[in-house]
Amino acid sequence: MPEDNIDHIDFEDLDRKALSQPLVNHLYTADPSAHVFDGIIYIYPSHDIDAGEAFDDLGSHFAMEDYHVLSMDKINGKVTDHGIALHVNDVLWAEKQMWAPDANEKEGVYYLFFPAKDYEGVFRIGVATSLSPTGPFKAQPKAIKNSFSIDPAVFKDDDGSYYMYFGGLWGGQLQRWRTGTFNSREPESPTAFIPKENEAALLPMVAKMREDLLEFDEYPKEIKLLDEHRALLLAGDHDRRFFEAAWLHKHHGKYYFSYSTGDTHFICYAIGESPYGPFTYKGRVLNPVVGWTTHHSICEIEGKSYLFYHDSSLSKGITHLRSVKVTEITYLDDGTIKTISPYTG
Ligand code: FUB
Repeated sequence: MPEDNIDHIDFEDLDRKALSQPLVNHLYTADPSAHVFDGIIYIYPSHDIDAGEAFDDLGSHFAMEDYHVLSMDKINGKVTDHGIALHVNDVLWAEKQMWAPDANEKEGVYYLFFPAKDYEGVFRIGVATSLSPTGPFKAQPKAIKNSFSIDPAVFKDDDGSYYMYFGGLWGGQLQRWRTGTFNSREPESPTAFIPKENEAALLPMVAKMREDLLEFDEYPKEIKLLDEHRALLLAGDHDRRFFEAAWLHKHHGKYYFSYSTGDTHFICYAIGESPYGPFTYKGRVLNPVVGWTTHHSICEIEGKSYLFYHDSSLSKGITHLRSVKVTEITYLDDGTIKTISPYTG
């Protein structure tokens, strides 16, 4: 919820009811992408700062400049902040807004995937590499060819193929790419170029990664998100349609695509038989948290599944100053996920 709607919240009471507490409180972190490498849990979050930008619906107040990597030996263990892993000043092509990243590993090399605005104000996705999961990472001189929009999430399938999922509406600019090239026409309104309410919603994107994980192996494709009648979700279906924060994980051989619904603040998921989809909508993973955005990852750790997510409780509701948290996920026998309410504890 925007900052002008938080006056009624009793934050002490909210903290008492919260399912979990921030993993760190010496800095603000968001958009947590969690992975286990060599038995250690690594979290790749955004690093939120107050850069003094005013709140707007294009997300200009999310003016982040760098990334830190967090790690812990086990859930509820001590969390280590490994310091600056990559700074925007060290990325030749990027000017600002280091938004939600992800990471992955291949043959001893660690890859940090991140979106940022280039010097023309267009969001692109870049890659940086390191021989350590905690960095420092060295960025490639150019963004990934044919990359656009935000929120990369890179999934490794059982056959060793890697796929990047990405996209985000409004400030994430996905709606400006409907014709395949960037539409820079005015107005610079977050909802310009969004389909009408009774039209099919904009779809998230997927691209298989090249063997070296530095480029796409194919032009990005749309991922179909279907309702229970196998029809595409509509743009007016704000409670279920994709907005941002793509994540892909596998459970019992099925592919689970999860995402944020943005202006209705849910983390939802859909299930499919292939990394390319189609995915059929199944329900909600997480009910709304304090703060406008909601963004997550799902990671299996020692046989249990965990949801890494964020909220703005530590900053008392400041939407661009968020904190990452973790809680366990429960699957029901039919493979659906039990919806989590973040403040019922
Ligand atoms: O952190 C900046 C943006 O906010 C992310 O890229 C979105 O997913 C939302 O969490």
